[in-house]
Amino acid sequence: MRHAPFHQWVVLALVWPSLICQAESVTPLFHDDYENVAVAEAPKPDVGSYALQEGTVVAAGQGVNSLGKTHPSSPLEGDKLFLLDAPAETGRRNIANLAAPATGDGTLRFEVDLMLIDSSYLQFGLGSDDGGKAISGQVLTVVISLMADGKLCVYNGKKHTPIPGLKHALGQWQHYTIEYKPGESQYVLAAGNVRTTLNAFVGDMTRVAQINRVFVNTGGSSTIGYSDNLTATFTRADDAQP
Ligand SMILES: [Ca+2]
Repeated sequence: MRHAPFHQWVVLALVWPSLICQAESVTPLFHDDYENVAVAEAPKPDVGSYALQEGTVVAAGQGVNSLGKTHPSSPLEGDKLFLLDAPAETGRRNIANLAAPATGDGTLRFEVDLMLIDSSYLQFGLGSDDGGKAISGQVLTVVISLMADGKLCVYNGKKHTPIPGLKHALGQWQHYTIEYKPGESQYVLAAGNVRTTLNAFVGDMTRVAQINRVFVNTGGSSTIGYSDNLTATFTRADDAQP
């Protein structure tokens, strides 16, 4: 068997990734960095819309939450954050409709920066019209929780189960990503630079054929936290090869 000369492999290695990139299309389905409204106003996403919206935008590094602590600085650029502050027996929920459902011909990627300050837990995740659990009339299907003890858990609608290897620190920003190809029984969760594969959905679901929404949520009363830079994209293999 005759092997290709080394320089041909080098050329292939350089060209191949660019061919793969050209064969994908990325569609924005949701985006809100809270920068396009004034402080104390309700957030308004650039892409997508809120189906349920509670709470307002705050100034990074200025003003205080209900504990009297100054709001943190931004995780990236920008000077506004969303405050998830539920000191009373009410939740704070921001559940958003994607601009279009994400279906099985590509991969949904949901990213968000989150910080839990105190108490109870902060949640984020995905929702599908195919099933899950209705929260305030919106069906949630994948729910990840930041717990007060620094654990990350998956919530099935009844109980929290710790996710091995993933954690967060109170009072510190961390970037989270969920990647899911609708129709599959697994998704990939990243917390910072640690990634893991999960198959836990809410209720009896083992997979869904579409994703319709993303959310951030206080999972119980007395939770104080912040979110920023919510982004959902859909990456589809592009069949239209030149
Ligand atoms: Ca921001």
